[in-house]
Amino acid sequence: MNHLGHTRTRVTHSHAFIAPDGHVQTALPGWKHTMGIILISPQMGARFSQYFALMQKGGEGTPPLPGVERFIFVLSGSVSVKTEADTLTLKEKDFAFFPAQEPHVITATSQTKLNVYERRYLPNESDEPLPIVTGNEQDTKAEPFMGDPNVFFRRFLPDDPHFDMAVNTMNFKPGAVLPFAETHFMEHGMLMLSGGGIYRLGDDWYPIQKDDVLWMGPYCPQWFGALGTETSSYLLYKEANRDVFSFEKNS
Ligand code: UGY
Ligand code: MN
Repeated sequence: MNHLGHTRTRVTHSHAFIAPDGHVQTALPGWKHTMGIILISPQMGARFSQYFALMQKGGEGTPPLPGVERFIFVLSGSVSVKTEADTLTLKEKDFAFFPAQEPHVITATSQTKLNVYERRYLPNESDEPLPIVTGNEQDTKAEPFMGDPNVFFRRFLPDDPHFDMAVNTMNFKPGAVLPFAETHFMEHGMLMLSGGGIYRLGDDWYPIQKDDVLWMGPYCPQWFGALGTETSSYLLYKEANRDVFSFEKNS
């Protein structure tokens, strides 16, 4: 509770810093016994959405709108997911990607918090359908980021041009930094999973900690330096593998 109207949240045209102090829960269409917190959405200028699904035990989620693909990451709790071919069991730090039009029902087997990314799929010249992809954060290979052994990333989705998104974790030993302030046309949605530090977005520097969320719009200069004594880790969505002109009709 903050009686003086302070918030750490800041929303601009190029980026947003969404702190838990401003979260508002809302019903999620297509979900039962579940509340949503919409963190990033097209309303702020993003070409994707990021939200938390807060599921009661027995809560259920059905597919997003036609043409929209979905990536879920289990922050706490557990779900079982019924697909056409299989039943998947996902627990903390497990993830799953469901292509657009993929029938699936997510059922919480305990009280569960999911981080969800969704976007309208941008097909490329191939009309091959994308596969369902599942895995676990810890079982995914850690690779040094641009040769720095103190910054490593784990890639969750195949490095395959049919996918139009990448989702990774970026992990930083205390004191490690991104090697330079990046500026790129691809957007990011980010959730701080552990640790924290200073995030540069545009011309602003933000102290950031676990549970904070960032939207980095196209061309938003970005840089991170890790502080503290534990490894800092964030979940990161990024657009991938599409020509710049393919966005014109899909913004
Ligand atoms: O690869 C990336 O775009 C990534 N290093 N960006 C980021 O962490 N903000
Ligand atoms: Mn980046």
